Amino acid sequence: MNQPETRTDRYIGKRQARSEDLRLLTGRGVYTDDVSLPGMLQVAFHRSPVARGLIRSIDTSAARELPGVFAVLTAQDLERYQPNMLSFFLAPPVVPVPLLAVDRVCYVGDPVAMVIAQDRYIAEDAAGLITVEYEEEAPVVTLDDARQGPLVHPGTESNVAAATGADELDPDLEELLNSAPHLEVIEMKHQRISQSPMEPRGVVAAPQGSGEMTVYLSCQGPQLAARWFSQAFDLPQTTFRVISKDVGGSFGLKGQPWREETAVVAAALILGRPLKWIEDRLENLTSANQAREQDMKLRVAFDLEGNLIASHADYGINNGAYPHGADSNIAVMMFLWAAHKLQAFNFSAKGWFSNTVGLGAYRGPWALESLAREVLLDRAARKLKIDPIELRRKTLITRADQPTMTPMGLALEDISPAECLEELLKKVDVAAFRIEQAEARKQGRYLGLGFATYIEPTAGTAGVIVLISESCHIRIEPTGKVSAVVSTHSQGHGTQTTMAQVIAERLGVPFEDVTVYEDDSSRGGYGSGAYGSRQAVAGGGACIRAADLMADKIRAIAAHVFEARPEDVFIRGGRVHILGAREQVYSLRDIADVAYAEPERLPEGMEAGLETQYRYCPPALTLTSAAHACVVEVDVDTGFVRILRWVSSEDVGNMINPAVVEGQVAGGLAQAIGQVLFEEVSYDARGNPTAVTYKDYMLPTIFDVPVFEYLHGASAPSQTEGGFRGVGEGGCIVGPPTLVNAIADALAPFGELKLEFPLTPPRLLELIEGRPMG
Ligand code: SMO
Repeated sequence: MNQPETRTDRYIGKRQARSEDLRLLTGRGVYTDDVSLPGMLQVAFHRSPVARGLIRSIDTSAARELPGVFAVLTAQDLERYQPNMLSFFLAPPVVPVPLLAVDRVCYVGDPVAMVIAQDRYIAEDAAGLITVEYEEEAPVVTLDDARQGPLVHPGTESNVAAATGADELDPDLEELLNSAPHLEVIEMKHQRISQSPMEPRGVVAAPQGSGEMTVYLSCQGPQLAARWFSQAFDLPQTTFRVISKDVGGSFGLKGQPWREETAVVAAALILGRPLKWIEDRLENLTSANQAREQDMKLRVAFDLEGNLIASHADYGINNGAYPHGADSNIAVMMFLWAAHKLQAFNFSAKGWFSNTVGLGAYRGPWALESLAREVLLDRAARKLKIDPIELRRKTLITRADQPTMTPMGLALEDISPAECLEELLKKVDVAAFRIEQAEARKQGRYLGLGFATYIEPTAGTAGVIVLISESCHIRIEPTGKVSAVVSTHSQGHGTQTTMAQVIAERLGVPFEDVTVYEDDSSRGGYGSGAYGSRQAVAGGGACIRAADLMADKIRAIAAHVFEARPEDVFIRGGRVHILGAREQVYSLRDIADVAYAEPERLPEGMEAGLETQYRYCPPALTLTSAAHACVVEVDVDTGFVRILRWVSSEDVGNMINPAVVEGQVAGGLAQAIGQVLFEEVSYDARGNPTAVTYKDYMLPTIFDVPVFEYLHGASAPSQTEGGFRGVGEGGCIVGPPTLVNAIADALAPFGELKLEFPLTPPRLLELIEGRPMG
């Protein structure tokens, strides 16, 4: 008898072509705007042109009279269905968040009224006919305004939205900082940016008559959105069936429904008609919650050999008027020095309210910590005349140093930024570059090489109740087909493919035979969806265990029914093989027939049917590590930055699909390039947004993004089921410091960069022209 090949279906680790691509690339995706229902009406919002002021009166009569207008609603009309808005953490927000402005507007774009009409044209026209009288007040726009200005939300004690860390300086820490042989201090300001998903926000709310509501929603996870609506309206979760078929990006923005989406649901409940609202780009750039806008003063004490002694960070974040979660960003502080050897660290962090759009999450919401740390390390290296790589070798915690506990109380077991850096250096010849750089400078060309490392907390639950365990429910249908309902959700990044790869391999069936559903909350399977770089780890773990349970069940049934030993039963190629003198082969349908229709033939005590479910909760933190390098040339006549090379070296554990992993790294890096060089949501002194189209809000294009090189040589399996690590946000975290360090290296002959972002040509020219070469 031949030794059986027990598993021929290898998919984990394979560059499997994405099963959703044909559909998406041929225009057959189903986004929220593709949903059209009988009797559906369209919504447009009338928004405040004033950043801060009292509403004296609202006149909607002209709008109501426009033919085709069905209703015009203001805050008063929605009172009956005023839900309890929930923050990102599914907790009550720090200040009440109204669906429509009640008697005060808090930012330009604040929704004041909603028009419901037979089409969007009429709705927009009618919204323009609404007149509102405001008593305008001086707005609180910047972080400085917030610290000194009047209250954004009268009735609160101050503009502080959230605070962590210690207000008072710790004398022992101050002593360490002040007596150190070298103290490096940087102040930096990260601009506000827009998440800019290709598909803006959108919702279709369809009441079902029976008191239920189907909500088509562009979101990060239909399960989580259903939970959010359920808690907000205090109705059972099954009341809300959230369907989210295809999503054109989110990056944190659509992590939870917000004012407009919820107002549409409330209005549909009141009117009993299906309503659609699709955010246009102007609304997206002015009224969708935004990201970053942080400032930081970071002080770090070194000895003369470049060892770290102590550090203090003072950090502020502009939360806007109605943030998704009032944020002082504790994660920034948790991860600032999590991978480094130092004795003492403390911080003070405050989030502030202002009369700007609220802050939301953005890919790597704590990313400022890596930017500040890595830029400061390079600056200190230049001053201490230590090679920046040597400085990192000295200060990073290596695999050999672990397990260890950081000063912030973080237990580390298997981070590897130092090992990723060594891997990177095999591909980046620093000595050769320095020669090339010196040669180029002689010709007036300014090349620079930058490095950065980071660790990223992925897949955590870590007490954040919004990030729950994820589930996978596999059914061998009575037809014999394999379907899986998974609580992951694709934003365009291929989880339908990667989860199917995991299930197909573990179950022993062809990839093509597995259909993955993650688009409809009514299919069941609570979970959080696309959050916190967690889906491969949490969702992948659930798929492994559910598939293993299914394989066990099939083997047990086959062995019992066909009178074989369980160890002689194998599933491969989607068929059940029973080894013996004469190999028998059965289909999954044969097993399903018995399991569903003849349960009396099943092993004693086994439940009828062929369904398994596993709910997997990954460890509190699964850390991903990486080191990146990039080479730039700065044109000193124009201030224009050209990226010549970019190499990433990431420890992402076991990869499910290297092509998807690389896509994630590339996407994050493209956004990093945008943050450093181009993007800025700006406001004038009266709180008017001044970048309201993609002519003024500049996204990177294909011409600004190089072809990246990817290394995974330092990867080690994580402690999770499957050994996966998350990779969704990393590029956005490590990309900015890598690029900034390369630019700083290129322009070092002119002095130190002023750390105000984006680093536009005029800003770079200020440095280049301000200080002649010396
Ligand atoms: S920025 Mo995200 O939704 O973890």
